[in-house]
Amino acid sequence: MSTETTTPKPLAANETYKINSHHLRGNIAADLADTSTGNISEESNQLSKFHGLYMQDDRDLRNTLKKEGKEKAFAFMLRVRLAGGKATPKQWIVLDKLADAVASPSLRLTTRQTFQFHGVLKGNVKKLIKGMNQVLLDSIAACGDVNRNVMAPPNPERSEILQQVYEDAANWSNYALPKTRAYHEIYLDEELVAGGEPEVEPMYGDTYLPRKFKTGFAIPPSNDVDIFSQDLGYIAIVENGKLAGYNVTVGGGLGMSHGNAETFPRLADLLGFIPADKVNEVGAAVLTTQRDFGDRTNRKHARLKYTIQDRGIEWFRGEVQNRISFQLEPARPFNFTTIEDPFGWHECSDGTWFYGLHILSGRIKDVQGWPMKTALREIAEIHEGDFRLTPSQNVTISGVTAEKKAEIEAILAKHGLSHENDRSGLRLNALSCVALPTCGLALAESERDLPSILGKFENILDEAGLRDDAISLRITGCPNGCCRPYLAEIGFVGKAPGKYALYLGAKYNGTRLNRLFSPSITIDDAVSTLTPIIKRYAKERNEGEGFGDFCDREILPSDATFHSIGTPKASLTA
Ligand code: SRM
Ligand code: SF4
Repeated sequence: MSTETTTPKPLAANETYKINSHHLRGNIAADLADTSTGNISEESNQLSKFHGLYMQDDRDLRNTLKKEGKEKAFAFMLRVRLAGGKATPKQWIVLDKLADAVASPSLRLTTRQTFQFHGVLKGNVKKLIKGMNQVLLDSIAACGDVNRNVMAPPNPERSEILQQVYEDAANWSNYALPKTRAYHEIYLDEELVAGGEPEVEPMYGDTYLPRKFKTGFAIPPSNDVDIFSQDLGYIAIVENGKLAGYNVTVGGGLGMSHGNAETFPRLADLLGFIPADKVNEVGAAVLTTQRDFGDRTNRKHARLKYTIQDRGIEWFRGEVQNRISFQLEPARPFNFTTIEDPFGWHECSDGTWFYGLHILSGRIKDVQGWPMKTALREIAEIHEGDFRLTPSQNVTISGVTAEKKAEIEAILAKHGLSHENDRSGLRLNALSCVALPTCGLALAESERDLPSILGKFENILDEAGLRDDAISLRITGCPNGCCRPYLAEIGFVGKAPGKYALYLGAKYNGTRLNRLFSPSITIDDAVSTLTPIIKRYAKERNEGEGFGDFCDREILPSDATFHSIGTPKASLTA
């Protein structure tokens, strides 16, 4: 008989940080108060992510500062918690002013429907968080190993169902918040109550989750939140004009590492159908199953998608079933057809209007001839409805009366922004991640190069007569997949300066991953390579066939898998 025993793998360093942190306090307060450096310790950096803060440095300045023997240009990125991307005009105005006062002046709309500030110096962190707090905004759990910003379809005013789904998303976002008062103590100067009850985290426990966890809600036929990329998804099932409940999806996720076949994007599995009033109960069951079984030894293998990939969806369903008080039902039929943002003016059933405004890469700033930040602030000053940030980094101005509609049109016209939506189908659908200079993980440019990349492709699309066709192009500076490039018909994934892996053939509606077409290519070579393909598509496509479908059918070799492990799923419609 063998006496050999396997040594358990050591826990990832973050697990030690979490357990020693006294519920996410650690040494953050002292590190923030230390004026001898703009940086904080690695442990504090990992912990402050749970409070929506990331320590970064301006990568454009690294070499110069190094030569001058100076410290890197450290500054925080802060991500706001904003379920379903809904913000009031008052909140917009305050965020706009805070960007000018205590951060880099631009505001960045993210692919998960929220705002990011960049360039927040250590000494300004508390000012920013206190300013946000005045308008009931926070950044709790916007990052970190917890349930992150919950996504939901924008434009709730259009129907009772949209409103209900938004409320379910907002309730789940609140329900899944960590209970620790660390954020309030560190940034809002809340006093410690001496001799108070010991703090407990009933859902998370003392070490929270093994890794980030993301939830989205979708209402077919629009898959605007890319539901199959979420750890946990709720697909609204509408029967006889009423919300009957949700199909629950689990185990989606996109991040991977180049050259590491153990990591891969994965589309979610269907778990089953649940009544609408069971969202929180099922969410807690999914989250605690991942809490208990997720891999805490290897952060590259710690997302829910790997737990499910390794143990199987049947096992996972059984675990969730054991943790809930009712029977999961089989998933009900649904059909996604689109992901499109509704641009321009639309009238709602209650007589109000909403306006979808395209904002390339979600970057809101003032530049010569393009004063987007000023225009949106002026709109916020007169607007009486809401703003809804969309999963495609755009904004919807909703709940607009006929009178205000004219005023908003006048503001856009005054600043020369009336035609922001008159762009090519490619531009209106394009997404990019932030990448350089703030993202510490970027291997190549993304947001900064997107306009010129689009220009190159637009020339070819014009020649092919495809200017108005909705084709999705998404680019990231590294394989983490922050703008969901593996669900794009044309996906560029940064590998090295100027070099990208090129993926083709996802389904436009987000139900099929794309596949690797070229492991490393420059943008100019990609334009040359794709030119004849785009021209063939224009001539040979079937009725209604998307560019991704055409590439999948005609261009990609039949053995071109997405990845050695990830298997593209043909369709997820039940
Ligand atoms: Fe992301 C890390 C930006 C959506 C997968 N992401 C980062 C960091 C924080 C870099 C870092 O860890 O140092 C980036 C900050 C850049 C900067 O300077 O602002 C960053 N991610 C973003 C945003 C701002 C991209 C954007 O242009 O909009 C998005 C913010 C969303 C939000 O509001 O919460 C953003 N990130 C995503 C998405 C898309 C989504 O969630 O719908 C993904 C892919 C889906 C997924 O999670 O699987 C994504 N980000 C990652 C990963 C890879 C995770 C993984 O499982 O491997 C990382 C790296 C990590 O976690 O180690 C990452
Ligand atoms: Fe940074 Fe990579 Fe995310 Fe882009 S995809 S923001 S480069 S982590």
